[in-house]
Amino acid sequence: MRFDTVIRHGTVVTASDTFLADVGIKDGKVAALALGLTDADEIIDATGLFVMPGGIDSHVHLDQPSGDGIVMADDFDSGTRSAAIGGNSTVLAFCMQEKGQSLREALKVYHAKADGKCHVDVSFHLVITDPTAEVLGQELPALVEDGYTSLKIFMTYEGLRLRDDEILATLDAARRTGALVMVHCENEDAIRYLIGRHEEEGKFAPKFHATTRPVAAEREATHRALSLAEIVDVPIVIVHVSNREAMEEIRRARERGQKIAGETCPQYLVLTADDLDQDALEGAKYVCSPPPRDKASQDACWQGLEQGVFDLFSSDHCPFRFDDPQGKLNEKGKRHFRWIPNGIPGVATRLPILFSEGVMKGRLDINRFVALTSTNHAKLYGLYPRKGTIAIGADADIALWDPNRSVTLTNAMLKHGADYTPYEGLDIRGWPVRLLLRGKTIVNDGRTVGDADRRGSYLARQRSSMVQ
Ligand code: DUC
Ligand code: ZN
Ligand code: ZN
Repeated sequence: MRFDTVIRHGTVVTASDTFLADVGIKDGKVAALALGLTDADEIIDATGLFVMPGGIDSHVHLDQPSGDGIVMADDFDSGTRSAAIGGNSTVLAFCMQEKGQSLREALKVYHAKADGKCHVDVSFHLVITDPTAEVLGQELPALVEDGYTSLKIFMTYEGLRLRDDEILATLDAARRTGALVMVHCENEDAIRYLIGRHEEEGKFAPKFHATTRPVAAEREATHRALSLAEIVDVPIVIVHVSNREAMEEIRRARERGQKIAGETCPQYLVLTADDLDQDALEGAKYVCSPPPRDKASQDACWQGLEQGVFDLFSSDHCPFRFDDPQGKLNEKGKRHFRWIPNGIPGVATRLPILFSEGVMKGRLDINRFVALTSTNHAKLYGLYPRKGTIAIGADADIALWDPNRSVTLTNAMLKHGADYTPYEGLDIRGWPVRLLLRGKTIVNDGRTVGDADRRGSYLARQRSSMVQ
């Protein structure tokens, strides 16, 4: 067979195997894995490189309205460009339902934001904020059939949070339709109470974002979400887990026989609450929820990645500009932490941080890296085996990694819309030097190629592997 492209002399890495092979690509798919493939229009020399599935980041916020004049720093154009720079070929972003809005209307809005603008493939999780009988009983079943097979619910944020009866109704609809529910676990009432107490004590600096959202508020909500899922008898994903106590809740639920997936994120490995405690409002750069914790929590999250508490390593990319009246330092945010928008940029830095801090420092083997950053996302969110692996018939979404490339992170190289990265100056070993999306190179040596082409497509998805 003559191939469109052959990647030669690389080391192919999947979630299960590491082997020397050339990769033959035809019509955007992997068509051969063998030694000595030479007959192709384009030969890419991957000597000394790892040939891995492109990253799949299943937790990314793009172009979401935040109210109060706050504007998210990335739309689907800049956010997916940044994703590609960081070695990702697919992102799963959120489609946020406004109160009173139908899910179909919300999807229309988000498709208009995304369609034709994406540099990598994209799919949407629904965010359900208004779980009416019509939304759960009429809309959701049809949307799951149409390939919108996952949704997120919040236990925090007035206006977004669901109460327990609403959570139960949503979980029950998920059970009936085969949708997979992601849960943001923090106890809103406890957080409100603590914000009130901080206000009485005159505590308004960014660092108090962390002390009003303690581990106990996350642990309690995690326990409650897991218990409600047990009662309904449905699998769930606990997203952005920050600490050992929430991890223990996941472990215990699994011991009871529940099907649970766990997710953690880079901020819980390399940031701590001390990063919020800096002069001149600098700490606002690190405000996200749940907040980064302490060194012991970082160690716990590393263990969770190694030992399988976590199935997913995602960015929770939720970017706001720092020095901007529409961002972190809006007028109210300068005076009170509760008005600093929650979230940090990270779609481009997720993979390099885990590769450098995990694989290169000997904490994770490289197959587990692939599982945590690509394969498990594809399986859990219904994209496998089209995405998330290098196998005959799979999309040729391939990242070439140079384990010897040293990079010091700067904001400018990440090409996102935020004016900072929380990881400025971090030394990284190992970098995704080239990225192919369905067989076409879209990033080479840190630069986008054919940037105007915006080759990303929308992906309808199957049901989750956990739901079968
Ligand atoms: N939850 C997220 O998942 N992302 C950003 C903010 C938040 O609270
Ligand atoms: Zn969340
Ligand atoms: Zn998020």
